[in-house]
Formats: sequence, structure tokens, C-alpha cells
Amino acid sequence: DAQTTELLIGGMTCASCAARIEKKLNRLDGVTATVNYATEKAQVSYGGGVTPDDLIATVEKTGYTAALPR
Ligand code: 9UX
Repeated sequence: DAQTTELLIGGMTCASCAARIEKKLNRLDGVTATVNYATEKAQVSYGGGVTPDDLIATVEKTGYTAALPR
């Protein structure tokens, strides 16, 4: 039932930014996220009613950009 995706994160300017984004994502029900400042990528497990668009919207509301890899 759980899905996983990578997100490409933009706009992080210090390592604490990654922690900020992780906390926001991990507040979503069923989401487990790790954000890597150095690689500017997030690894996210999600389920329930959460969609990749929800993940992206959450990152953007936090003040950063997010995109699915392609
Ligand atoms: Mo570092 Mo990021 O001071 O929002 S936490 S720039």
C-alpha cells in the first residue's frame, strides 16, 4: 500500500533547511521522509490519501521547490 518516490528539492541554503522540510513532510499522515541537503533530494514513503502532488505542495508551502525526477 505504501508508495515511495524521490523528490528533487530546490532552494535549500543550509543543512537545517533539510530538517525543516523533513518535519513538514513527516507531519502528513502515513508519510516518512528523509531530505538530503547535499544531494538536494528527498526520499519519501507515503500512503493513505497522500499523493505526490500533496508532497510537492507541502514542500512549496515550506518555502522551497520540489519536483518529481524525470
Ligand atoms: Mo538555514 Mo534554511 O539558516 O530555511 S534553515 S537557510
